[in-house]
Amino acid sequence: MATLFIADLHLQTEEPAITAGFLRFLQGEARKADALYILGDLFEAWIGDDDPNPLHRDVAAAIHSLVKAGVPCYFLHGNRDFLIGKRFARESGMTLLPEEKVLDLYGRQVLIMHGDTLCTDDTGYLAFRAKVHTPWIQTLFLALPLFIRKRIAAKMRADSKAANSSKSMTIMDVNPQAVVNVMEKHAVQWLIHGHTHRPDVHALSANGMPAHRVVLGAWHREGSMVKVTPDAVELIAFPF
Ligand SMILES: [Mn+2]
Repeated sequence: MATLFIADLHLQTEEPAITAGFLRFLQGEARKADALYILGDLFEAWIGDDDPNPLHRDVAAAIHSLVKAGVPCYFLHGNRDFLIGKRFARESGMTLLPEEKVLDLYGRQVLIMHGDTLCTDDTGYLAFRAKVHTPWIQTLFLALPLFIRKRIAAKMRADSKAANSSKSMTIMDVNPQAVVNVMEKHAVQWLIHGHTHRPDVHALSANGMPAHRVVLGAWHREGSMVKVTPDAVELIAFPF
């Protein structure tokens, strides 16, 4: 019995080795799992479910085949692929989750989220996030022709890269008080998230008790997953 968590694969046509590693993971380790949770930034960018990019079709088919083999797959949005919608969810067989979700894993209450909302010191990013999460702005964007959406997304990525290069490492990490606040809001002692690309297991105190924050690694040169079993919560790095 094991439930698996992954995040920050940043799949893109330009990185075929990571895609191949993910497809192998879906064929192998994931097949034995009770469920697979993808905690955001599965894709490097997403400009709409109607994007005909063949990579999206391949990934949808591979996830769907896992789901058809009896392993349910859940997805919550990252800051890169927050526009993944119902159509892609249907195509891939994934169930879309809200941005914060508490799971009962073999009796252990675990909060899952992408992690970007924990970086509250990055006020520039949070203002940007509020804008792009506004429903009418999303509706307007998705109604634009694909080539215009591509141009806007490329411009936004370049702007974000430029802004991030001048931000300190501390600003781009989670805020410790934001972590405690969200764990107390949901009354949990376990939190699993990604986004910061700083894989680690942190001990802290929340709700007046010992608590744990498990951070998934990004898939660059190796894969990263969290495996939750009835006995343990493990952060595992593995070759593609
Ligand atoms: Mn992210």
